[in-house]
Amino acid sequence: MRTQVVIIGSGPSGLLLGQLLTLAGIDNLVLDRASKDHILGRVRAGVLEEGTVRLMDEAQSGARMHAEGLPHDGFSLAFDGRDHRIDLHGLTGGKRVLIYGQTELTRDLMDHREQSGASSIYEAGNVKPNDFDGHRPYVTYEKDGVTHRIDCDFIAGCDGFHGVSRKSVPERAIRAFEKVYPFGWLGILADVPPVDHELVYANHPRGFALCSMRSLTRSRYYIQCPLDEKLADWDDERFWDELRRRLPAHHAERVVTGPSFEKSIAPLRSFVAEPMRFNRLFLVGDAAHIVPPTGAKGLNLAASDVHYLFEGLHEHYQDRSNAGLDAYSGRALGRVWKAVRFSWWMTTMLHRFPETSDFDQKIQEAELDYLTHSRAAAMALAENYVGLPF
Ligand code: RFL
Ligand code: PHB
Repeated sequence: MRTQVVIIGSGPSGLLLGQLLTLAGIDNLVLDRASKDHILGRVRAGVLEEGTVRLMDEAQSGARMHAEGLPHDGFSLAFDGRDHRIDLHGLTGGKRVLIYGQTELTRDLMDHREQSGASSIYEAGNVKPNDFDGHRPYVTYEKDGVTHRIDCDFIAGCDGFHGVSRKSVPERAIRAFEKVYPFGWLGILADVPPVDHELVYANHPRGFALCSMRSLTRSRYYIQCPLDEKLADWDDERFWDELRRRLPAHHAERVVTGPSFEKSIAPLRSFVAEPMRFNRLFLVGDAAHIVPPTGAKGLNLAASDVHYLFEGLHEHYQDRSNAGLDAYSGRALGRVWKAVRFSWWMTTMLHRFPETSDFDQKIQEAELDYLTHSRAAAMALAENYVGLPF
């Protein structure tokens, strides 16, 4: 079998790239080792930048997102028992973010792919990119005991942090930059109304907490926890108590509790692999970089990578120019590192680190004080939070 672009991974980056390629008349195939249901069962990001929203529209998959997503003009930083609102809309000259779950975005892209007739293969075993350094790359995979081979022009590695694409690159050709944080996030989903109409990011002596949402009746809450924390030790009651303790009183009083239907612990990590192109193999999204979720950037970075790669592929097939493909890694990494910096900075400012000295603590307090009393500082935060342009 032959196609123009094999996309490894059916997460948001693979599906978004696939949809843009299909609409441009470029033949592509999506391969994923997981099942559709497994992918749609993962609860992850919730905040979309305007650039991501624009790309969903370009992919003609944005109708439900516009109907059901919640536009947010600001969020709160809570510390010292008080809220300090960051007016995203006012500080950025009219920009906002959209609250719409990654699960829903993925479902919309899967539905549109199915309608377009483009092929996807789920539960593909032992997927392997081959010969991407030469002119005739191909991808092999196993399904129902049979090994298949797909010849192609290019391979897009959209297979997340634990995928096979990055691991297929010889070690000497790739450089990794990594920072692991000494804590994780314990998150729950519950069908209860959110504590506030906007997100609340709380810095508290007991640790960070975040009040987010998926809709006006579904809340997503997170609390910072030690890395070795066991999920089994956290029944709902303990979670609600701890969340309330970390919020200012006026929010704590308004927490509506109820049974959670999802609970998980995610470690926090910053990671970047350079470069993001190896001749005919391109790394996209989490396959190339990971950010801690504090800045809500992971999914949005996947979208900007897709934008740059799609432009390059489109130019290649339409204009017979490789300029866009040659520029891909540099353009993507320029934006990636700024989001890595922003996510690291938000994480450092809002969490309690196990080995914080009195000096570090005072610096953190000064940072928050500066941010909430200087329009220039708040503008820099807002500019990054709504997303740098691409
Ligand atoms: P994904 O979504 O991980 O999709 C990769 C796909 O590749 C498949 N795959 C393979 N297929 C074939 N062969 C293999 N060997 C394969 N290995 C993997 C997987 O089954 C999967 O379907 O990567 P993508 O598309 O680049 O999208 C990136 C986003 O998912 C990610 O950046 C965000 O979800 C990160 N993230 C968050 N970002 C935010 O902006 N806000 C958040 O609140 C937030 N929370 C999270 C997160 C990521 C988490 N992870 C990775 C565990 C919470 C968690 C728990
Ligand atoms: C979420 O709703 O899951 C979410 C929102 C904002 C973040 C991280 C996660 O910074």
